[in-house]
Amino acid sequence: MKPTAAAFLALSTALAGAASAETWDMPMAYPASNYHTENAQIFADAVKECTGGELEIVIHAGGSLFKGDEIKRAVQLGEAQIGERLLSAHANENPVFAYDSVPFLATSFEASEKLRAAAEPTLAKVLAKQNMTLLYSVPWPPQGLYFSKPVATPADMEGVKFRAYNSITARVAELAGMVPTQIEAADLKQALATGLVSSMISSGSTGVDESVWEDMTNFYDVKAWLPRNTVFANAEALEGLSEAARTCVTDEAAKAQARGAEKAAELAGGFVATLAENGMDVNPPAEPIMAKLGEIGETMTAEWMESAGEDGKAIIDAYKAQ
Ligand code: PCA
Repeated sequence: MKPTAAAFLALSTALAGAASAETWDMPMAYPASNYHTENAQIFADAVKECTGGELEIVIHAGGSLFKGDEIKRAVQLGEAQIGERLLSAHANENPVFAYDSVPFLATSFEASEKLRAAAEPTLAKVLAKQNMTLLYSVPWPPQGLYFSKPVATPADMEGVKFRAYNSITARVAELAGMVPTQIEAADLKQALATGLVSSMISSGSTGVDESVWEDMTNFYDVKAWLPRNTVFANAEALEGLSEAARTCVTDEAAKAQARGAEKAAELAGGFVATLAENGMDVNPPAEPIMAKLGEIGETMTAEWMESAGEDGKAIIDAYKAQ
């Protein structure tokens, strides 16, 4: 078999094409069926299409490539080129990362979007210093309290073992007299099943993802805040793309941000209804609980403002000015 010159040419063109095509790994912490992950898959498909195949983003859901708490560092070091993370879980490193989890600061989807816009320049700056480029973020539905018993007064919360997802939720628990342990959503079911924890603050979305009605009985729709999952790229990886491909990524990121927020708002009520359909008691929080949480919120807002300094002030000022 003697290959013809034309065949050689076709082969080398194909190889050149393949060489310029790039694959990015995108670790994510939440399940493939979660709307954040589905939204990112739409983003990845759109990027592939818009770059004419120059860039393929491969999603690794559920902490399968890097666990939730490893994702940020992996992207910073270039071990993954892009990733999604609940950035507020890194508030110990920089309080700015928890701008979205200040209790009762922004409690609706509309307010959450305003807060996101207000925080964007500061968050982008903080990420850029760590070699990462902010691409987009999407809210979780409002956060409510889950328990494995009815909770009517602050005394009912005392000593309860609480699953935290960041230092803010741990602090809420601590101020309410509960005992927090930080646990990734991917490990939540096991922690509940083994009795390591029996309560948490989270959205209906995570409650449904993890079918928490198997271990908890009560959901109180506190609407304490709407935390966000944030998608960011390794700065060098992004700069290494052609200008056209980079534009595709940023354009599609903006679309993903708007689409994700819409989806979250559309799904929020259904998640809570699903909790009830599966036997959970879904109620507004009792007045004494809300009063206690209000107090806790004030303490924590002051603490956050103090620790976040100038950057925190810039975010709050921009938010209030809208
Ligand atoms: N779900 C995520 C973060 C906030 C939320 O609603 C979790 O519980 O891990």
